Amino acid sequence: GPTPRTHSYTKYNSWPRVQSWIDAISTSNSQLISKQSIGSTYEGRPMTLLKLGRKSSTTKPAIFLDCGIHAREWISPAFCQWFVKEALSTYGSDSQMTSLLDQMDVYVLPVFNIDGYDYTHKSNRMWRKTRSRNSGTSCLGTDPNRNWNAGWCCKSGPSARAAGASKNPCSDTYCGSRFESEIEVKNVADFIRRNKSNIKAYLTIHSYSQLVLFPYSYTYQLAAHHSELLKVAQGAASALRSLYGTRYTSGPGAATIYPAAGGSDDWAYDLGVKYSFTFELRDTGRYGFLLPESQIKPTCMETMLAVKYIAAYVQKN
Ligand code: ING
Ligand code: ZN
Repeated sequence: GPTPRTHSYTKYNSWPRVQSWIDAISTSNSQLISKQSIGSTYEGRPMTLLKLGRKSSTTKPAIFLDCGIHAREWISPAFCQWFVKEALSTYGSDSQMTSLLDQMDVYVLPVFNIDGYDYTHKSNRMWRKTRSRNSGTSCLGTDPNRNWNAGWCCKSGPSARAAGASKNPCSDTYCGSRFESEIEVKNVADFIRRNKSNIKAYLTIHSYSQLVLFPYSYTYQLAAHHSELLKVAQGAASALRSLYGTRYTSGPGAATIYPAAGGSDDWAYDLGVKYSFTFELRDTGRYGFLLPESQIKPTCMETMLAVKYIAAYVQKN
């Protein structure tokens, strides 16, 4: 069906509205979009993955895009919704989008950490983690970007503190009781493992800081494909900048933002997904996570150029 009347691409939509939108948009153009469940969240909400791409009898190479790993980074789910809308509305008129969706599939997970996202709308706007219980404490949640099997909670040096990850369940960067302890992380990791021979790129959208990051974050060592990834990240950043002059910095996570073990892009890269990038969208701190709704449209429009740049690169490589 059509987009629900309660839905706006230039507002921050609550989870119930995003869910209605997912159901409606996935039946809008069956030649170009389908949905599948990849499991449920801790609190039992369905995790629905959208698949964009012209129907094909053979398996196509694919790009995996997720938004909303962190609950309070509201611009991120807004971007995934924008991306889906733009993909559907420009297929057939924009030559790059048409060729992309003819040749590849794009899997979009509009909200990764649904329980946390819902909680930021109802109770605590600055919540970051999942909402799972931890034994021995009343502190809830694990950082879903510290919970992947990529140098998971590794200690660096003599301190008990892991590299940019915490063993304390009350911390905002708690790595969890084990890797993939979070059902949301397990569901996505299982999907990517099942489809790893087709998945050529992994893109994950966060905010804020205006960065295009790539592996590694769990170590200062350079990735085997460092120079190619740097070139692609810089190309994406200049495509983004061409629209409104917004400046992004590119580089490996550890050296560019901070060392952080257990992140999703490092995990995807070590699994064999070479083109693995983390975006940190607007701004650089004036509004931070509380980016005004007036910036949704310009942020999404410029980010589209960066994502399309990477997609085009992956398509030809
Ligand atoms: N930043 C990311 C975070 O999880 C990051 C930075 C990227 C860490 C890649 C690890 C791997 O802390 C935000 N804003 O969440
Ligand atoms: Zn984040």
